[in-house]
Amino acid sequence: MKITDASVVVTSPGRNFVLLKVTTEDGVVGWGDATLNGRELAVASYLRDHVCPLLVGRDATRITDTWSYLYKGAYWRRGPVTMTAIAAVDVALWDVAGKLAGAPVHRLLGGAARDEVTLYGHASGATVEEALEDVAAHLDAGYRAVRVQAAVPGAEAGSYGVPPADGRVYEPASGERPAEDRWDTAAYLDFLPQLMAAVRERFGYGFALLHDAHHRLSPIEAGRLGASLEPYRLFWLEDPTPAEDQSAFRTVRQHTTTPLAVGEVFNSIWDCQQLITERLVDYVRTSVSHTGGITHLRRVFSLADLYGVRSGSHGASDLSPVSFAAALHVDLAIPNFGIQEHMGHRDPAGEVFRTGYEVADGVAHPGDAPGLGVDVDEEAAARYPYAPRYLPVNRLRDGSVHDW
Ligand code: EZ4
Ligand code: CO
Repeated sequence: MKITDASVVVTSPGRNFVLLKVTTEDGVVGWGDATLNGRELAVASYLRDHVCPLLVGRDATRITDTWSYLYKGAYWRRGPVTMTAIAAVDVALWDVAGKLAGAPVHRLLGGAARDEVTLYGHASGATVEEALEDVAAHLDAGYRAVRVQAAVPGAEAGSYGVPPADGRVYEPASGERPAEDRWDTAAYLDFLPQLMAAVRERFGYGFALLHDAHHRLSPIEAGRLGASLEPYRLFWLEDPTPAEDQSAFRTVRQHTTTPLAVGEVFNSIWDCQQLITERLVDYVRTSVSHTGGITHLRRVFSLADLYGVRSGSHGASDLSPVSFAAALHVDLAIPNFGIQEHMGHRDPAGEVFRTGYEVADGVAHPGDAPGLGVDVDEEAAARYPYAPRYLPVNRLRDGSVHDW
């Protein structure tokens, strides 16, 4: 089953997405997600200029061989741009494989290992009270797991994960240059236990409570934070320290029993080998679209399973519905699934993506349509041209650039 065409679609229905379309000689179409937030066009070029020409003429059913051909064959390995491009190819080929077999991708991965995929939603607010109202809204909507973020009080202290005034979802701002945030670690470390205490006091302990520190702490600060949060029994503390320093997690671990999660910026199994084999984290949160696709993500989660580490799939809205569907198929099929992040996509994304997955009452199912179950309307996509958007840059009060 030869690939006869491979092309890239760049579209911005509310936010930027890069998609790969693979077509076979029989007219079967597979879609992959190549979106790398804030660096979209680099992946589009990597695919258009260096990968698409290599795909034409290859056998679409040889997924592992194509993965190795692109990974080993480029000589230059790993890195977010390369691995996002390989992921797009891989996911598109799994989509084709499902369509050829007339089966949903999760069936090709071994079938459903659970009935449904548990999601966690994002609650946040500019004040503690606003955040509590948002937690209430999530619990009312049926979520059994909620990530809670709130603005750190204090003059210039910035925050991660608190939406702009005009909407509920945190989005990067449009423009040629990133916005700049301010950050005060001391104020955050004092504030966060108060926020979590307020959540447990108002809503009790009958749901999973999560928080994302977004790589902003030193190992010893993260250890102190984890210890101070122990009374509130978090499901996890996400990204406590900059993710590239694996041994830093030893220090965090020595100081707290709060479960740890990390991985949304990882792009290969080598980024979490030590974390997994030394059991330094409880959840590995790599995403299907930034970690080499379904083929490589399965390898990561299989290694994690050997060491009792569970999955925690990244599901931010900068991962397109194609990625979200792919993640749900993996989530449903692997033995060591932990939890799936759910931010959803706002219109006009619904004009571009026709999705077959079901999301309701805090759980999801990828559906049983052949392949991934997501179609892309290319005419609608063309109505929303790319515009630059960037995540903010983060600075401390003295002006030093800090981790975001
Ligand atoms: O900031 O996906 O847990 N979710 C997150 C995300 C990330 C974005 C970066 O592109 O931390 O919102
Ligand atoms: Co995160």
